[in-house]
Amino acid sequence: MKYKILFSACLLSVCLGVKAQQAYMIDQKAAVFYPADYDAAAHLPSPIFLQELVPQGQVPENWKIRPVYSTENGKSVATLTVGADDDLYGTGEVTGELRRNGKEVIFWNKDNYGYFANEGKNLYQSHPWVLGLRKDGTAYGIIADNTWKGSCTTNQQIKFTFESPAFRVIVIEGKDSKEVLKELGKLSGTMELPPLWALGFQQCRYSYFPDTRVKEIIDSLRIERFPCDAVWMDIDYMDQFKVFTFDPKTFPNPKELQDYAHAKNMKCVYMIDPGVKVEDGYFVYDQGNAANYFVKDAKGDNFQGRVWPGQCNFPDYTRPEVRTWWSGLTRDYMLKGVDGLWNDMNDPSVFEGVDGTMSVDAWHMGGESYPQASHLRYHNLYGTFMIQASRQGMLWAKPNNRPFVLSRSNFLGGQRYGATWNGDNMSSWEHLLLSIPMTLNLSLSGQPFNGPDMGGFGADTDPELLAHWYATGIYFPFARNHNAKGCIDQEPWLFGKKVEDVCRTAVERRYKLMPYIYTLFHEASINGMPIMRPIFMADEKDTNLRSEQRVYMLGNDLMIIPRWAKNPAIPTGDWDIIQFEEKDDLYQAFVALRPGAIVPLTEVAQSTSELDMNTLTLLVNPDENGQASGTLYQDAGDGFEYKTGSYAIYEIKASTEDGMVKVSLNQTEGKLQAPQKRIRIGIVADGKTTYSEYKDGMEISLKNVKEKEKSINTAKLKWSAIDPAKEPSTQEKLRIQMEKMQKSGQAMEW
Ligand code: MIG
Repeated sequence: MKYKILFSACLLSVCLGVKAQQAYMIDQKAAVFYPADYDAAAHLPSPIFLQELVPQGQVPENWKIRPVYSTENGKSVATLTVGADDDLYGTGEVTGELRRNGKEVIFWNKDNYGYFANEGKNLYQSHPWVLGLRKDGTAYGIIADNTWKGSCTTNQQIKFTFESPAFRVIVIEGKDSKEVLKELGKLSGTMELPPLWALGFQQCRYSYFPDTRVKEIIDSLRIERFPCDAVWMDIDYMDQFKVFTFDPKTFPNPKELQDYAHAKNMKCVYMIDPGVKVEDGYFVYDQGNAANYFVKDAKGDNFQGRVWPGQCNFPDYTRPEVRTWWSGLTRDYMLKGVDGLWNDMNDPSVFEGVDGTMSVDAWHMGGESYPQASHLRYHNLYGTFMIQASRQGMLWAKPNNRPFVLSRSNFLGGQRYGATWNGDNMSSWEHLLLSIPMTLNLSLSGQPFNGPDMGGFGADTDPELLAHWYATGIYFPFARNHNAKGCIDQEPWLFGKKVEDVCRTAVERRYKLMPYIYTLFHEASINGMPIMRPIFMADEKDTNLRSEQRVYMLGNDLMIIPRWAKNPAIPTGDWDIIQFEEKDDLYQAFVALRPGAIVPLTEVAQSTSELDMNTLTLLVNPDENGQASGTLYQDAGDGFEYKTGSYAIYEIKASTEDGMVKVSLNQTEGKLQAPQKRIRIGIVADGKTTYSEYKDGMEISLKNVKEKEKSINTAKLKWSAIDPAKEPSTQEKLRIQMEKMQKSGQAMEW
């Protein structure tokens, strides 16, 4: 540890000495460019990278993309000229199109209800990162290594502007976007493998309380046979919104509630916000105040602002000792049987604050290698530092469990600490449609584990919207139904049999796909590849796919085509739609299997802990040579033994001989001696799935199915009659909701 600090201090001084504009390679595929007046003290250490960048030689003469540095009205600017017909993506959690050409993004994390403020140009997270794709399929990535307040416009000139001293820019080059994303993962780190239960369905509401209501929801989920892994407790479980407390009246015995949930294979996730109520005698406040742990205002007093509990102070998470304190609080709290944490409001949100947050001149003390500095520099890192502390506390409490933290706010590189949801969306068709490019672009910005509130948060949902939301969004990396206060209840069984069945079928599909989904999460944790991917990644040379933002991919092998996404652009080749159910309900998305792919499925269960991962259906779509392949990753689903070899990776291979498809599983990696498998084949052809019987063992055969169609004919598919463009706009939904609240005399609470 000491050496590490010494080492980075040396590097810091080396960089401080940099005067003339300099550039060097930091890896085979990436170069860093320093402005002549680079101010290392204002930017280092970089929270984005796993370690400080080390020079690895000269940047070749023919390196294509380089920043030009300038200043504008006292702001530091870096401009990079790219190809006129390149397609741009990434830029983090954003509203708008998948293709980011001609957009502006603001890097200033913001509590942005309904994405209404600033035309949605800044939301809860910041990712100063652009991914570019050239027409020939080659790709590049650009990082502005800067945490300060800034913005980016994405035209042929990609222009980063920051209210900071001059900053360095990193450019990655790759043969395709996958290579660039892997390089981003290598430099900025990858998501730690989450516990399997976090991949299951999540049921949430603002708020389920008292505890009897929580039990009711758990019971309903089980009685209605809605597979689910966790229930979520929003702020109302607390005693007057004071963090790390439980309301003695409504949650008198959290341990007992947790035991109740666990007995039904359900986890409990609780919300913890950063704001600490200013109140003598409240232990969190007393400790923080006595130790002087809070963020200061410009005068040197504790910065104070109103959030849910009333007047609050805010922990200065830039300080290692404050993070340690917070980790300790988290540890004690976790020991009450809490399974996961939900860190909200860490943008940070301050109700009457300038722009809804702390003043830019609020002061953070830093520590270790982080210098003290203003909020202007650390604002975008507030959430990231907070969830670092949360994560550590969870590990202290339960060293044998993988921590799961869901954070609203974060920054480029923050995938190392937590997952995310996309904040306060609305129950509108617009936002259902929007959630696809938003989740995709965040996935293309280093954060694979994310997804929106299913059914929509603000405003009342409606039966059709809810059914389509489940049918469309159940394949997102993070899948949680969540709903705002003052809105009608949003549990699917309240909307009649049809909607209930559609939603259940969708959730059941997710659980069936879990062996494949878990394998994708493992891949993401190893090499940074997104779990949910834009369809252009199916064929990076096919420029017809570059703007398609309704269809998406789950991993490399599945294409998801929502029922309402008429006439989509899809890749060429003999993709085949998987038949999951006997009867088509006309809502479920079309899920197509790539030619030459094998995807492992299991039988549905009510929670991931009940899944039998050794009973497998191997869905095969043989290519023109009758061959196919796939991968399966397995481990205990929680804990860290996989890190010392207790896992298994299987290569799945199919070949065809004399009209018989033979599929075999072969363990190629890991020491885990998994129990014997029961396997069957499902041959996917022309929209039908033909199954073999189950059989014990690692090898199985089935007669091949002759195909007529050589590709998916989208004109022939049975589309839903719904036309999203004709549905009420988000603004309209907001207006209706406000009217409703006014009539009932309720305040809009968000
Ligand atoms: O100011 O905790 O985005 O998911 O339900 C609103 C209440 C605070 C915002 C979160 C939302 C959560 C709500 N929170």
